[in-house]
Amino acid sequence: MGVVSNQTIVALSSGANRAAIAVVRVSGRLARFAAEAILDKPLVHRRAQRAILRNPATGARIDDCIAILFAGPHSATGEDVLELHVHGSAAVIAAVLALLPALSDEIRLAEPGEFSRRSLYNGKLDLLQVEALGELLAAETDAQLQQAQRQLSGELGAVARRWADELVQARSWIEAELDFSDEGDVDSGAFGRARRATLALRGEVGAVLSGEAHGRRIREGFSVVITGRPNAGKSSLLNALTRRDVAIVSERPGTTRDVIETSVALAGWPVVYVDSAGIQESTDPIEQEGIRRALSRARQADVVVSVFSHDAPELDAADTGSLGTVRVYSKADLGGQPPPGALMVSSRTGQGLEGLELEIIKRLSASGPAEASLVSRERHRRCLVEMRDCLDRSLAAGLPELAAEDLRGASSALSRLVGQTDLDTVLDRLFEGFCIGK
Ligand SMILES: Nc1nc2c(ncn2[C@@H]2O[C@H](COP(=O)(O)OP(=O)(O)OP(=O)(O)O)[C@@H](O)[C@H]2O)c(=O)[nH]1
Ligand SMILES: [Mg+2]
Repeated sequence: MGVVSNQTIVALSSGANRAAIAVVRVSGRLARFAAEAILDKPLVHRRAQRAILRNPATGARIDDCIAILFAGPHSATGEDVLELHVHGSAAVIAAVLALLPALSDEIRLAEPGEFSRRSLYNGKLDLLQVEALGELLAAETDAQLQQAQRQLSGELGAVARRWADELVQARSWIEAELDFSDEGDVDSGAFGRARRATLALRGEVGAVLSGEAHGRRIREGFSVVITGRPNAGKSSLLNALTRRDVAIVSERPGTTRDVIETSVALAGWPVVYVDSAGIQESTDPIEQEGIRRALSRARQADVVVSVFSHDAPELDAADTGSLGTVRVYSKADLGGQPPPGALMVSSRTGQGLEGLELEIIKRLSASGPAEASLVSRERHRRCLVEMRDCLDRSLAAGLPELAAEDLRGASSALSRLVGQTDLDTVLDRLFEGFCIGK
């Protein structure tokens, strides 16, 4: 679905579970007509009004609701928008969603993300903000909420617009020098000025990019991988840390083969705990595959929790997470002497669990600035890396023509970032993940 149609769209914008109130939104040319057709009184722009909602064909009363009309362009989508706050019963919602499209061929149910798509085309939000909206709705922890809010504020879009201006300016300096250089009267400092501007821009792009890994971890969750020998107590630890019975525990070594992931919020940080097969020499092909997966997850870990116990020695060549490794001597309730630097933990009694969580949090906090990152998607990273590389090439270029050409490359990477190029492709992919009514 590339273009915005001029049909009027309808969707349930609140959650689908049973609730006291449900919100149905209508956006488009016929929103006002729809309001007049089904409500018993005319609506005033932006005023919440109580009204009786009826099926105009049969006169049957459907609900007593609160209705608000937002006349375009002063609405979320930029079009006329009707919001109906009805009782959240399945029957009322079904009746309203059937009633509205029946009013006209020009009214239909919305597709996922279609409201946001209209906001974007009508200049209410830019692409980066629409992405941030997706993040806000998916946010489960405070860190994710803060990051989504920062991105939703449009800060990156504003920075990108300034960068775009600066790129144009730098290019025009170079081009001026190129065009008039034979005439002898040009400001011969223009090329140098362009290079200084490029250098400053390069620094700014680098700074935003350096926050990207942190931003992406906040969006996707930090991976904390529990690793160790068979029977070390890894699955018991996963269950204890997540306070859920997610992994099978048994006294038989080699119990876990698959990779088990569980997401939790740890002091506001989104964390994905990963449990997997114990590492040992094995001839069983299924166990070998489990071990291969375990090692591969440990290599990508943000934090590795290396577990060992009195009856399962420490892995000597454990992978270290990008944010470090926490060594855990498990089954502490059975006694034993841990080597220095290891935390004593018992999944059975809960001893040491809090200390372990604190150690993990300490490493997560070291990952990046407490403040939310401006970028958090692979798409952002790719555009910014391309822009940075173009700027680097421009700075290294001996000839002004080449320097200008690379600045053009930087501009086009930037315009992809903010959605001035390839917008429809990006949107189609983005909205696959959106729910209807957004
Ligand atoms: N007393 C005591 N026993 C524990 C503790 N943690 C685990 N165990 C026992 O140790 C055995 C192995 O525990 P698991 O959690 O299955 O160990 P694992 O590391 O996941 O083992 P594999 O999946 O085979 O690699 C089980 O019999 C557990 O009951 C603990 O804190 N205290
Ligand atoms: Mg296990």
